[in-house]
Amino acid sequence: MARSLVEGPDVPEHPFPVAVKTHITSGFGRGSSELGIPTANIPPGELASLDPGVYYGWARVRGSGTHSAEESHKKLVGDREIEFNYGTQLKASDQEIFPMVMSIGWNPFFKNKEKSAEVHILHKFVGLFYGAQIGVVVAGFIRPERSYDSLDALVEDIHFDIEVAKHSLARERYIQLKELLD
Ligand code: RBF
Ligand code: MG
Repeated sequence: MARSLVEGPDVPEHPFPVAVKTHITSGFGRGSSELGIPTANIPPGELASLDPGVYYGWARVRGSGTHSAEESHKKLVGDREIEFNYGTQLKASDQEIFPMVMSIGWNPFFKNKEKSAEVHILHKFVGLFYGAQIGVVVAGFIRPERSYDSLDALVEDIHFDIEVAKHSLARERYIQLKELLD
């Protein structure tokens, strides 16, 4: 099916924008990084009121003001050890406002009682930043979640989602929403 490069009206409409400030948690190790699409998992909070699906918006990560590099530690998540450094290794250029695409869905792990939200930020980060603060402004809806026959087909759709995010956010009233991330 042909997809449009711009989604949503020229002026954001209810329920958008939805802004949340939270921290980055660990995912379930299904490894979107290996697909070239690393995602920051966040507790859905207010985002849980949104329909499952794919969204675009703005994101900004910041080193946690309340943690120092000395507090970095490894945490066992399933059978993986992950380094929680609270974003203490982030450079200033990593802490700017970037476009993002986000997937909100039901996580079977929680027996469909809880939604999960994962954010792919359109910026090349060098290291990981579990525990960092993240501000997210969800600005518009792209599409419902689909199930795919192949990983390639999913990745191809996500690449198109990224183009939709860039084009949709280029509009004046969407650029203005960056102010919500101060
Ligand atoms: N998973 C799906 O099963 N169907 C989707 O339509 C789908 N869309 C996604 C869109 C974006 C922008 C992102 C970041 C993820 C999406 N995912 C989707 C989730 C993807 O399967 C997940 O990132 C990997 O499983 C790694 O956790
Ligand atoms: Mg992830």
